[in-house]
Amino acid sequence: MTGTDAPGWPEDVVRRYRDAGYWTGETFGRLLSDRATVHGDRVAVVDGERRWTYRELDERAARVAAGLRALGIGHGDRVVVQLPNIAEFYETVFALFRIGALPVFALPAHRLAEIGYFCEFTEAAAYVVTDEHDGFSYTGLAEQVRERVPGLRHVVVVGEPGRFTQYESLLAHEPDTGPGPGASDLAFLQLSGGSTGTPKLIPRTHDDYLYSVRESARICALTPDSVYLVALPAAHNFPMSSPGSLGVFHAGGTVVLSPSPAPDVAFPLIERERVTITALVPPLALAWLGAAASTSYDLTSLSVLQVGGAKFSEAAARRVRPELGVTLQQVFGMAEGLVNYTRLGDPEDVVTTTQGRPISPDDEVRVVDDEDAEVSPGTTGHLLTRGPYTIRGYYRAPEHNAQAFTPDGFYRTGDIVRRTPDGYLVVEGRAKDQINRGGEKVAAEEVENHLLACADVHDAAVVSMPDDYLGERTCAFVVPVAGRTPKPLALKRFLRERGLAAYKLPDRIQIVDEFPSTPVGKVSKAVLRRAITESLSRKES
Ligand code: J2J
Repeated sequence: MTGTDAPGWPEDVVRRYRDAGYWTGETFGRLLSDRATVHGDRVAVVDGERRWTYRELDERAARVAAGLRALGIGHGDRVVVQLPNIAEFYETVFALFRIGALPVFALPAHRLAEIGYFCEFTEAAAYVVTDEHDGFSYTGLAEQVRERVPGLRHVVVVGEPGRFTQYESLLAHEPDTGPGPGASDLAFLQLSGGSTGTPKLIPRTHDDYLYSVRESARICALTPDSVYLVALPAAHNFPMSSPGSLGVFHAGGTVVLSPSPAPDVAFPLIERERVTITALVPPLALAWLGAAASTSYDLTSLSVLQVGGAKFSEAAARRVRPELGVTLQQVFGMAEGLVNYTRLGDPEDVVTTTQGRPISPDDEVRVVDDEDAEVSPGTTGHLLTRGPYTIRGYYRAPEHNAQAFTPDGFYRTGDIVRRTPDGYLVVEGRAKDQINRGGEKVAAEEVENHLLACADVHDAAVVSMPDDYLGERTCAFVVPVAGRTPKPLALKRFLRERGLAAYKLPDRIQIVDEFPSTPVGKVSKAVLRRAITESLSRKES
């Protein structure tokens, strides 16, 4: 099965999921080839002026697959993929799926701290980047990564390769016809939002992920006529699988890549390509609502707006239908597995006040108290889950897995929820030590560790503070080493120079003499959170 690197499902459970028809034995490589047979001339991907049909995407992916094999990359190898929203992203990912190598889905915002770690930790065989994007040189980053991770054999560059391997050269190969992976093999490693000092990687198999993609496409009523706008970063789990680009490929529809989620970029694309569905995080949904009021672009093709990644307020949710003229679908998902959707025909009250219900009748959901005892129906508690597309453990993390999963295999989501009598979930809060910055997740401990590496810092505690636009931002409390007086700006520069992604840099740094502690002597983050919240609201009034 998936081996010791990635704890899999027990044998009897595997059999149950197969017998139920959830795990069908299909792989993503075969899925694309099948669609190329059935929908060969339909447009699969639109990227600017480029329009690739299913036949073209499949053939190009097969050529890149052969090129990757020629570099010595094969079944089970890890390949860190860091590409913006460009068509080569899908070409690369399907090439890797085809040969059974595992994409590790980095985000364009990641820098040396993250990429170096992914390459090192997964012992990656290759790193795929674009030369430059948004004014940042990824080949420059690749140089630094190469220096830090000598075991990294190949850097493949879309665009000007410098001294690295030119991506285009892979396409010169004859299409690959070699053997592909099995459906119970790992398909890729996705990133966890995380709450620990080092990012955790999520191992997903073809069988389990394809089940969630197939059912998501059905729940979202995708057809070959669906046109999905990828406004969020293509590598994120939401726009990839809920139903995302993979759901659209499954349905034979068209994926339109937007270089940015901003209304002035996305709205013209919606008009030009007659986009029918897209996915946003709450702050972007608010920005779209604001811009839609006065736009001259024709958005009438859009019929479904999905919002997820962070809590969407009821007040904002209620504006979607009247102001955008579309059906809102709330999506509460996680890269570890479980995804909840409000259904397209649900009453407005359900759509605006809940975060949906699970995909599968076999998604097991438990809402428990601090002692893992089930709470009474309708009461708020910790969400635990297990099911046909929820992992049983992170990649190469046995110690963390012992805490993040119950002995009987339930994943501790770290989310605090309430379940309605109809089985819909309402997200009420979070127990994990994470900041949800408008859908972008920041693990407090990861940032604290970087701060602690500064010679001026004695101790650090990172907490969330409320924000009208993003929902939350990050505030770092810092106790300096005696006699030192670090400046917040200098600390931010220090973090940036360590190669931390910009979205993880604290929005605010407060220098304090000491931390408040809990009765057992731990730093009381609750008190810190209250302190910053009160100080912000005093400033406002
Ligand atoms: C409140 N919190 C939410 C929501 C996610 C679909 C949609 C989103 C993700 C995602 C995803 C939320 N309301 N509607 O992978 O396939 C918070 C929870 C959750 C964490 C997971 C998908 N939707 N969240 O956001 O792995 O705290 O996945 O546990 O990035 O985001 O984050 P991530």
